[in-house]
Amino acid sequence: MADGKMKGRFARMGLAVAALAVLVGIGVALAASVGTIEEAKNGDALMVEEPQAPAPAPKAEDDGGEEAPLATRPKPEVDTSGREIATPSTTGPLHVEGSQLVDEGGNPVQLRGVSTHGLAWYPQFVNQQMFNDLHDVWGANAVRLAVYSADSGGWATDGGRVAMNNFVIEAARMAEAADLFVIVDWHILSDGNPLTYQWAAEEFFKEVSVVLKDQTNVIYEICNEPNGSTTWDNVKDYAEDVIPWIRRNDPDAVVIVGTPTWSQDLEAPLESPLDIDNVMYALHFYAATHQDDLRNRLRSAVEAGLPVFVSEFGICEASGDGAIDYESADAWVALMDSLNVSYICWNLSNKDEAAALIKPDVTATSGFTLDDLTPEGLWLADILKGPGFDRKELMLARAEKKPNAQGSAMMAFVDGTIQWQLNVTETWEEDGRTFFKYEMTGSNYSAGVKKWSATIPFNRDVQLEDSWNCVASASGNELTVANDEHNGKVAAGDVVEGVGFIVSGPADLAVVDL
Ligand code: IDC
Repeated sequence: MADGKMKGRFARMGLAVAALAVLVGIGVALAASVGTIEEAKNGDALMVEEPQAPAPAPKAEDDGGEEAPLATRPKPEVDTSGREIATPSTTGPLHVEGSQLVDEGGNPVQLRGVSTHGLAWYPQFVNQQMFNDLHDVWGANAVRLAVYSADSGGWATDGGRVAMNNFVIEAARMAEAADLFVIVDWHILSDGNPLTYQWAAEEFFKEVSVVLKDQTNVIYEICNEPNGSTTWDNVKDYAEDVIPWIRRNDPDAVVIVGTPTWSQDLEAPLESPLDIDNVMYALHFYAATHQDDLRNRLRSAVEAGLPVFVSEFGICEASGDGAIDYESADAWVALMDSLNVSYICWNLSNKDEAAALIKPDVTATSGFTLDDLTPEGLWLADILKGPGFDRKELMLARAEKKPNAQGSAMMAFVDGTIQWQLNVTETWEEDGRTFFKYEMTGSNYSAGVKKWSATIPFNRDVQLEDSWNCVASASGNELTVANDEHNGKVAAGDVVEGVGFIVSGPADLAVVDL
């Protein structure tokens, strides 16, 4: 490698690219407004039509808003050397001490994992291989089973009750076999007040807990998100009636209780906690909607001694769709980690929405590769740092991709001296690969140089097909382009022209900004 080699650092895109980005943005917005949701259909008996009317977007109280086929893929080696992950087999039964969830010996335990979407709508992702993957590949130690109480297919409405109970029991057993904690979530939402279907909740928890009573990995969440005019007193009345149905079978089970305003009101239980052991209170957030105000409430509540469990969160808007806010998401994770608060990400499905972890066109139901994951899925994989995803590939998958369509232009800085502009001047397909012709122009705004070299990172392995007026070589995902005999010397103020190369790779091969 030429000694002048330096990492290519790609700065802001040129004006042409910015204009293109605006056009692409418009295209995306248009596509989003006309797109319909293609629900996965694999003929599972439990699957029913999902309600079309979306839930009102929950908002933070203080933001001024109104109320708002099992593909067998190779299994990676498990390597948890970097991080201690508490799992049911290592913790024994959990209980609550002060603000903390603790193991049998009283040591704090943090659960991190994923929630299913409504089990009636996306049952296909509940399978033994997927649960094993959550543990072995993703590095999760918990999975949440969302049983909608209302809506089409809801337990208390028109869902098949016996079939759902059996499915939950089967899923809890899969979780145990995968050494995962499992949260059985009575997912109230459009029914607003848990009292609406209290009779159904009692029957459900009674029937499920009597079968699961000897499993130490089960946590019960009795009301996902009380909302509308539901008061904390309503929730307390409900909890005091429902929890005993669980405790009669499983006296020590940890129970998560939802809080008013879509599980955001932690002040109420702080002021007036339930007089019941081993209870935690739910806080839910969607990072693009809920920011510092809600983070501060979490911090204050935990510091005041309230046991809080973030049993559901997303990194997009509260609608489950819209923009992702990575900065807010990372701030949430930093806070939750610092407080040792457990967190569960919504949702394990391929629904066409930002909160889904799997891309809509993916038909596999386990064994997901990074290519199968949505931006939220990639973010979560990065957070959980599971042993089954390659760190470098994950970084490249998450990096900002420069445009790669014919006519795209982008700016790059090389060596702090020569500023390069790259243009994609031609693309074509051949033998199942896509070819990209790049032309480079360098401007030396600084002191004169005798040689130059730029290493250009791509999102995927790149194959060099041709180059001119440079010495180029490809290694993995990197392409290094250096001067040839005649164009190494570039005086201050001079321009290097006529440099170019052709690379091939998959259709989405693109330069990335690391
Ligand atoms: C959303 C789903 C969406 C579905 C809707 C209604 O992502 O596909 O159409 O429910 O069933 C919650 C709820 C959770 C919501 C999620 C996003 O607990 O059920 O899921 N959300 O809106 N609280 C805040 C956000």
